[in-house]
Amino acid sequence: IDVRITGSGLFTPKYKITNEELVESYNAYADKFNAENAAAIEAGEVAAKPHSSAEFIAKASGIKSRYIYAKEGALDLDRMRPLIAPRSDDELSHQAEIAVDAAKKAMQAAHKSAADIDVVIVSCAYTERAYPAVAIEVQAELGIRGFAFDMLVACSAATFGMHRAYEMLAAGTAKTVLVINPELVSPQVNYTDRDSHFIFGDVATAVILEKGETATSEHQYQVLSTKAVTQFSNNIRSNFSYLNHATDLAPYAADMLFHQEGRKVFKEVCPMAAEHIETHLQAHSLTPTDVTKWFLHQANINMNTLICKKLLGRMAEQSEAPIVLDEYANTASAGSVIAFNLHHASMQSGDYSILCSFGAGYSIGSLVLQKI
Ligand code: CO8
Repeated sequence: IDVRITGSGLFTPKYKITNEELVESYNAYADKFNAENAAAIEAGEVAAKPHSSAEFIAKASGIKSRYIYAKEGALDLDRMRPLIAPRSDDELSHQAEIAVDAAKKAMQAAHKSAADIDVVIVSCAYTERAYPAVAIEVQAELGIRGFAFDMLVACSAATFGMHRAYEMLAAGTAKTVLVINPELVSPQVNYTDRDSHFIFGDVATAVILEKGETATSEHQYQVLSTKAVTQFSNNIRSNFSYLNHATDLAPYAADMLFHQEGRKVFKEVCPMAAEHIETHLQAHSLTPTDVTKWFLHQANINMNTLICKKLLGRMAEQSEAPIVLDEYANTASAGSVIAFNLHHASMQSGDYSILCSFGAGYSIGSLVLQKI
């Protein structure tokens, strides 16, 4: 089976929020909250909001800034969430817009036109509506025939989407598949929670997968195999749901937004991910030292450092296991694809790499790649 990734695309929003800006806004919000709730805090009925710190964020996560699709509102003390203008049914939706941008770049890199593509998968942590699928809207906007569908797998949406593309190509039911990850996650961030307000950024990534026989692009990566595992955990969760209309639960309540037990996630996911990667490589009689590039999920720099250390027995260089977290923050499923997009070109023919996601679900997904 000769299935290859032959192009990738990256959409980066034009707005950026540094740790300093984020912390300044959060701390002012916390002071205002504490002043307004002084009596209740004094009576022990409400917990005071502690200050956040830019130094803590950089040290605990490796994040220094994040991009945001709509900056207005997110830092406004009376709002603390992005302000995104609703669009009519006739307009291209927000998520489709960023998906189309990344898709066009991937198509260009892979030398593909709309006529070459027959499947579009939009795979990400959230879609902005249930139907019609965002993928079908993107398909129409790009003028692609065939079929399209959405899928949600949180942190592993990008890798799991590529897995489905690989299977369709291997089975002969598709000739060229476009997999897009429009991670418009800022509306689900709780900017009033110091434990998580810094974690996420918006982005969109896309890749083209096709059979070797049709591939013509400059950089091609054969997918040697795919591997996935999931294990249920409530340690990363959002309860936002279409059921909210019926359950009468407040749509902005903290548990409707992203929340996690970060320490537990760290402890449980690192060994799972390291073991998963090692087993996947073993299936090809490869060891971690045979891998030239590690395109790893970007949730926390200390997680990536630990996983690389477990596998390599030493610290990985930035050139081996590129980190994009400092600039992009955690972008849900897109992090490993951003790392791939920005750092694949220096690989030589015959070099091996692994692209791997790990996180919410829990879910882990990997692809072993070899440069043609
Ligand atoms: N400023 C200052 N102090 C802080 C802050 C802050 N902003 N935040 C926490 N602290 C405090 C804590 O309250 C704590 O204080 P105390 O000791 O008094 O209780 C102290 O600092 C230490 O806190 P932690 O133990 O929580 O700190 P950690 O070193 O564990 O760092 C992290 C916290 C960064 C969250 C870390 O645990 C982590 O990254 N863990 C891994 C989490 C992870 O990978 N999560 C996956 C995310 S899910 C995903 O990738 C996709 C989900 C789908 C998309 C959702 C989009 C919205």
